[in-house]
Parts: sequence; C-alpha cells; structure tokens
Amino acid sequence: MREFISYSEEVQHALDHQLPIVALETTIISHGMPYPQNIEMARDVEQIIRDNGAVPATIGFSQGKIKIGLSASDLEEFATNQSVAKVSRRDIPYILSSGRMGAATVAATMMGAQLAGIKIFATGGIGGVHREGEITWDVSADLIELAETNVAVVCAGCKSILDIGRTLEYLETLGVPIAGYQTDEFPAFFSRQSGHGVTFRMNHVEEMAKMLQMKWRLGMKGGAVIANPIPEENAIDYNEIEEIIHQALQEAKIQGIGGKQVTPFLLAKVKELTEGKSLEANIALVKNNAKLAAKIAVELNTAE
Ligand code: PSU
Ligand code: MN
Repeated sequence: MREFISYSEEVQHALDHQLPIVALETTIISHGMPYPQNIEMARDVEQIIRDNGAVPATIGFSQGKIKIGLSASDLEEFATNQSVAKVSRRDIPYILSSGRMGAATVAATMMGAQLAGIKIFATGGIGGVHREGEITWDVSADLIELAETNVAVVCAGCKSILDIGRTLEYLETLGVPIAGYQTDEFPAFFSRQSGHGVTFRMNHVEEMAKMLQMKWRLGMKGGAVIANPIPEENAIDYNEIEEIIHQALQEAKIQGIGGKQVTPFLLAKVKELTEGKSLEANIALVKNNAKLAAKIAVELNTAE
C-alpha cells in the first residue's frame, strides 16, 4: 500500500526528523459537520496540534493516493465537495482504483497512520455497535480496526446513537484496552457520563504513553482507545441528548436509512434537533482531544 501514499511537505519533514505526529480523519470534515464549521474545525485542530508540539497529518483519499497531510486547498475540497465518498477499510480498493475523492473514517485513518508509522490519532468519537445491532448487524469497522492496527485513538468516547454497552463488550472481546483520561467512566461524547466504566483510569499523559509502549513492546497487535471526556463547560446533559437521539433514531427508521448512511444521517439529525448546540460541543471536544493527542505523541517521542 505504501506505493500509494502521498505525504505533504510538513508531514514528510516530520518523518525525516522523527518529530511527533498526530493523525486526523476526514470523514468528520466531509460527513460529520456542516460547512463552514467543518473547515474552521479542521484548521483549528491542526493548529492546536502544532501549538502542543506535534505535527498534524490529516488523512484522506484523492486521485488514487492515500494523502497523509493535506494542503489548504485539499482541506477546503474535503469540506465543500458534496461528492466525497465515505471510505472505510472495505472501500479503499475502489477509491484508489477509481481515483475518486474519499474521506477516511476512523478505520481507514488508522490504516493510513500505521503505514506512515504514526501512532496517535485524534478524533471526536469512534463508531461502534449500533442500537438494535443484534438485528441489523450494524457494527462499525472501526472496532475490528482497533483490534488489528497499532494506532491509539484519542476520542470523547462514542455517541449514544450507538449501544455503548455492547460497543464496550465488543472491544473487550477484541482485546482493545480503553484508557480513561482522568475518568473512571467511559464518556458518551456530548456528556461526560455513560454509566459504563473504562478498562483503566490514567491521570497522566506519561502513564498513557507507557501503557501504549508496553502494548507494542509486547508485540500485541492492535490499538487502544484513549477516552477523553468533553470539557465540563461544553457538556450537554445526558437526558437531554438522549431524548433527541431517540427522535433521530425514529426518523432514521421511518426513512429506512441503512448501511454507511446511518451514522452521517444520525449526526446531521442530532445537530438539527439541538439547533446547533451539539455542533458547538462536538467542535470543543475534538479540540480537547487534539490537545491530549499531541501531548501523548510528544511523550511517546521523548520516551522512545
Ligand atoms: N461518530 C461521530 N462523528 C463522526 C463519526 C462517528 O461522532 O464523524 C464518523 C467517523 O469517521 C467514524 C465513522 O469512523 O463515522 C463511523 O461510521 P460507521 O458507523 O459507518 O462505521
Ligand atoms: Mn455501520
């Protein structure tokens, strides 16, 4: 796959000089947020990573290449072009053979990051087992990727559009550690609580880096989830968001939404129903994750 990679100058420079790098996904830009908030978020997040001592590597597919590090105009294209495909592991062969533009999900971003030797990746939330997944079999490829690919994903947990309990059970089955950053509870994206625990609580960045290093030193394949709760001041009440998620799920059922459309549909519906409040929270938590990810990347780099 390496022959299909195209690095930005900034990322190439970071690789040549062994600087700490943080991977970022493009699905959150193309399918997770509306314009122009998506492009503002994408630029801000890259800058936060630089401000915290690491180099951002936003990953997406275009012109038959896996682009690792995007130019300003690429970023703009991912934010505005309505025909950008959503690309997870199974979509990669076609997106590269067709030369079409594709936004990378968590799973696809992890694959790209691993190819480039990037160990840390910051995003908003991971995909998981959907509610009624026992009937629909709708389980995100992100989970399997976490078991296979050696990249740690810093996120604010996952949205309760998913079945959080089953998502965590599945990650346990797959052997994926879930580290709670200064929390005992797995966060539910918009809210700091979910009613579910993490594998281990860690209060310091050094502990996180040590755990990750140990996992990979042991030769244990796969990544880890670094669960970083949304900042208190941006959090939305769990019950308030639960009500809205119920409505969004009902709407999805009525409209017969299925397959890879489910997650983008629910994200857009929740945003609409909260009148943008969820979008604000979403942006805040991604920035918060970028900051933590950069710190872990720096720590991993110095400890190596
Ligand atoms: N959850 C969010 N925001 C997102 C996504 C998930 O809160 O933008 C995106 C991520 O790119 C994730 C993908 O990898 O949705 C999962 O999609 P699916 O459920 O189709 O695997
Ligand atoms: Mn799915």
